Amino acid sequence: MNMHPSDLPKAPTRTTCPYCGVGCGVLAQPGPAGGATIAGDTEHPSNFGRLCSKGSALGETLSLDGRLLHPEIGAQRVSWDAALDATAEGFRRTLEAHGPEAIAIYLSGQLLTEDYYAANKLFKGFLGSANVDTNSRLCMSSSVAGHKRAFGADTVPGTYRDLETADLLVFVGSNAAWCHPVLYQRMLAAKAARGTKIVVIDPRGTATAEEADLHLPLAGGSDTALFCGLLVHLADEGRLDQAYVAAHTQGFDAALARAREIAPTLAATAAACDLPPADVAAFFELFATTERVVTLYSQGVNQAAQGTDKVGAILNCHLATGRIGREGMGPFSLTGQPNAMGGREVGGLANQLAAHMGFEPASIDRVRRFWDAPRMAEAEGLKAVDMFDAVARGEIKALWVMGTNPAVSMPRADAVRAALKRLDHFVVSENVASNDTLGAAPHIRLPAAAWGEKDGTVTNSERRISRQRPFLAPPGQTRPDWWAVAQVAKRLGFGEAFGWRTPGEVFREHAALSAFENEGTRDFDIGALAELDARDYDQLKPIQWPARQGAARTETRFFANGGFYTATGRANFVAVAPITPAATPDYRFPFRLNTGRIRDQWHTMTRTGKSQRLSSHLVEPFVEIHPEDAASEGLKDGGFARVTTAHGHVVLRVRAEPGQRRGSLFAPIHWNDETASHGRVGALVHAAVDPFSGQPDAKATPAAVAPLRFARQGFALTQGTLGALDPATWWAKATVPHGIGLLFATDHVVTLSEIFPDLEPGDEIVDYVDAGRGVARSAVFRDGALAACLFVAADRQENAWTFLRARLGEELTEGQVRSLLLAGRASDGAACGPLVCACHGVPKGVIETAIRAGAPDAAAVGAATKAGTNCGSCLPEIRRMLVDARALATA
Ligand SMILES: Nc1nc2c(c(=O)[nH]1)N[C@H]1C(S)=C(S)[C@@H](COP(=O)(O)OP(=O)(O)OC[C@H]3O[C@@H](n4cnc5c(=O)[nH]c(N)nc54)[C@H](O)[C@@H]3O)O[C@H]1N2
Ligand SMILES: Nc1nc2c(c(=O)[nH]1)N[C@H]1C(S)=C(S)[C@@H](COP(=O)(O)OP(=O)(O)OC[C@H]3O[C@@H](n4cnc5c(=O)[nH]c(N)nc54)[C@H](O)[C@@H]3O)O[C@H]1N2
Ligand code: SF4
Ligand SMILES: [Mo]
Repeated sequence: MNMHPSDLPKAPTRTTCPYCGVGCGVLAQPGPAGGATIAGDTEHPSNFGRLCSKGSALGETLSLDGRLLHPEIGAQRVSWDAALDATAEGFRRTLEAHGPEAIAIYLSGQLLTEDYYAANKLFKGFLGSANVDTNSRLCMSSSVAGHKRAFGADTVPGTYRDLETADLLVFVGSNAAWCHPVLYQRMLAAKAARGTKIVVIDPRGTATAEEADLHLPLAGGSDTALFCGLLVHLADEGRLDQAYVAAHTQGFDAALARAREIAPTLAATAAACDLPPADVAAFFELFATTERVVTLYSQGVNQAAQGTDKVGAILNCHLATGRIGREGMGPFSLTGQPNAMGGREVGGLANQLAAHMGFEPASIDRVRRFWDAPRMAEAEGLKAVDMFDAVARGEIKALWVMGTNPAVSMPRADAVRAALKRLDHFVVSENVASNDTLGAAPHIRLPAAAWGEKDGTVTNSERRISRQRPFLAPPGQTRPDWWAVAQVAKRLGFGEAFGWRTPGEVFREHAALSAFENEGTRDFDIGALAELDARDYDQLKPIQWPARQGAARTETRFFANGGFYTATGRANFVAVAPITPAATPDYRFPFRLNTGRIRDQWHTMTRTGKSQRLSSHLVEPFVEIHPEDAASEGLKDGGFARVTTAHGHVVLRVRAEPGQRRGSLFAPIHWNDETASHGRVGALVHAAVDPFSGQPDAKATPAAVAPLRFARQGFALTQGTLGALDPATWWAKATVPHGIGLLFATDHVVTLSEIFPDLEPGDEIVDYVDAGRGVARSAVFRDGALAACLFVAADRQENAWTFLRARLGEELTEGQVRSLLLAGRASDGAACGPLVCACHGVPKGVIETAIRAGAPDAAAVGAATKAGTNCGSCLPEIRRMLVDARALATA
């Protein structure tokens, strides 16, 4: 924990990527001048050496600028002692005056298992409050609820190997090409080797859908009907595994009867999903006739007002065919965050207790005895949406936020941010010094150790526990989150129960609890790890659970032979709720706003936003809309739209996309007040929640769009700082090589001195102004090298941006400067367009040139340009360009 720079390891450190739930192994070698060299770990069973664009760029995200390095009370830097005393005192005061309902902690799937365990133990066992929830509520909770309802436990039955040995992969509401890229590449490799068929069920044409044999662009929200139709088809075609259903399940007849009500025929199913009947028939036939099927699902399933039923409808089809827990088959919930699974294991959700136990009296008593807990929470606490509503009403008065940015990521984010300001006692544990949640003025800021510094474990989508190991000294006063929790506990009088000295000690306790009075009654059992000594913990190799003490580890799948965790040991088929007719649409909000992710940014951009490579692919917040909808709403591709819902509005760049469904909008979730002026999409999202899981529906907020025009647009690039712009200006910031970039649109005049406050007298400024056309371009040279530039015109200047974003600090030739300033274009025309390959910095223009020169496939494009040859995340886009070029050639 207190690593000194001279103790830095000489050999690369084996650790785990801090982004998605694939859980790739990383080799990190700290550099002499800070940062680190990053490579994929060839020995890690998640990735066998591969990394995606985000993982590859980790070394670019480790700088200390923007880090929170010292504890603060108010805006004053204080000692840890003072900050911890004040944190503890605030919770003590609130508890005494208002009881355990008035306190809460809001956690994150990006915490390590050890952090999560400590926080959960303190609140649920020692402060008597189950108001412990996590951003996993917004992420995995419908899968958790769906698993528990069907299996009696939150179990992911399969393994990654199944994805490679399946003959049919069905992706439901998952854009794995962008969100689980390394796993997706593994599946594509298997497809190439064995001809695996891929079906993608997503209202949008995504990068994942581009590789599919069949894409079903169903109406948003209609997945339950689709899988009910499938169950009916399987029954009618005699495709059920009667023996499995009879031996290991219950409730089949009721579930089928309900499915028949919802989707009696193929035609009815197709109508409910607004899909061509022939495509639905093709999917049903593939599923019915392929034994080895894996159905992978993610946020298009979970983040829905009927998310738990969507999960149930999918699980029904696998249970009915007995395709579960066997090689190459099963339902597979793709987890989002690096430790989404670990959070579920410790009980980080308000409706779980710990170690996959709930709030049944026997479990409460068992955990009480294990913890020797003085004040156990006796009932479930408030789930995220309810928790922040209780904050808004003033009922929760003391809140600790750790490792998440709810002022951006919660639905109705503006209301959440306003609610945070009402708290009497508001503590935030963070890596960064500034984000939208910190903008709500917490009373106490605690500086947390970040990836590369922190030490512990995470669990990936296939239940595999891997170590995150430190390879950098914790900077400033940063400390691990579990330590801060333990210190607060000590100040509240619980020093003995929180006396851990290392994360390994926390882990052992967690492992022991999983095995405590378990005897096979609970799926989550890692008792075999309860006695690891410090060295074993340090050297722990990636290991899948279950890992029961004394049991031979032969099978890591669940349920091939039943053995469910329900009272009867049988799986429950679920009769999903009847589908109620949609409420009368609100004429003010005719569109459905779907939100999600882009390839190269991670959530609220606090880390990926620091990488120039990752900030090159999609640079601005945008909204995608079908071209015909764009035309009818008066929107222009490349123009601007104001998107409004009942909860807020944003202004986004318009991308007219034929892959969008009519009536649907898609906007990415990443931009926030730190990175854009009007791009906080979370402010628009309604808080409609699933009745079982409490997970909000982030994919279907009623919305309106309207065109917005600005007199001028442009960009600025600088090695120095950016000045403040008129508040009505639309802007987005992006990290570029050696500096920062700003794209903007405005009705005001933007001057050089306003945007670059640190110009120096000796700077050489080269200008071009064409007042008639509203064009003004300036380049600032310092000691002969480009120090800043400002380009303003009536519309966007993508070519000049792509060229110049990579030229700060360089000397430009006379010819380049002339061409850029006069014509607004780089003289090298190929440099144009957005960067497609982030790893090798290859812009669209270069790839198009290679295709025009005859490159027949992605491999040839790679050979000619290097594009797509590192992580492969951009291969879908390159293949699409090839298809488009072919379509043009034959047209
Ligand atoms: N690059 C990148 N990768 C990430 C993340 C990131 O921020 N950036 N975050 C990680 C996290 S925490 C998570 S949870 C995962 C999320 O990974 P995904 O779930 O794959 O990502 P999303 O983009 O949220 O949504 C997936 C798809 O659901 C579709 N969808 C919307 N409504 C419906 C519907 O009604 N039915 C169906 N079938 N589909 C629908 C959307 O169009 C979208 O394409 O990604 C992880 N990986
Ligand atoms: N509209 C809409 N909203 C969504 C979603 C959507 O699809 N649509 N997806 C939802 C989903 S699935 C998710 S997972 C959430 C993600 O939403 P958030 O969790 O709010 O997003 P992050 O940007 O990952 O926030 C993590 C924060 O924790 C900090 N941090 C990172 N590591 C540590 C650590 O070890 N310790 C501490 N103390 N701090 C740390 C980072 O600096 C950052 O500020 O968004 C949800 N919100
Ligand atoms: S797929 Fe990419 S983001 Fe996910 S764990 Fe692997 S390297 Fe990290
Ligand atoms: Mo997530």
